[in-house]
Amino acid sequence: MKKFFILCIGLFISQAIAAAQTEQIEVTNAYVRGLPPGVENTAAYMTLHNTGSEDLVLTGGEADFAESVSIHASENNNGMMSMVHKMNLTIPAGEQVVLESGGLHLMLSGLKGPLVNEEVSLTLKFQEGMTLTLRLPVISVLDE
Ligand SMILES: [Cu+2]
Repeated sequence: MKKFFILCIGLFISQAIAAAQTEQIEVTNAYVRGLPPGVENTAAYMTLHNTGSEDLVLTGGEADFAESVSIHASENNNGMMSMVHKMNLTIPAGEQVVLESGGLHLMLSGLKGPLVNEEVSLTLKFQEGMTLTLRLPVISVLDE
């Protein structure tokens, strides 16, 4: 399996930003699927490891390159794939939740431009009021 480095953007404290960056979630194998220009939606995949002793609830995210970031689950109903929007996703204390192609993913809708071989910032939001900003590589669908 390919391994990717994630650069967590450091904690930039600003009085204007109330949300605290969480260090309780460790992110690995994270990337955004790069699709041909003109495609308006794509997805982000990653493994979320809750290293803390309390559950955390992911409620979605934010990215300046997309209109919305939402949690989706792919479902296979008798061979028909469909996606279901989830309002939240619990990352149980001490456990890992895998977001992967064909399963859970972060749906990035309304892309504002093509994402080709670059790095993008994505902020995860948790119900507990915490956020986690990540730098994710864009991996072309052809290289997956
Ligand atoms: Cu989706």
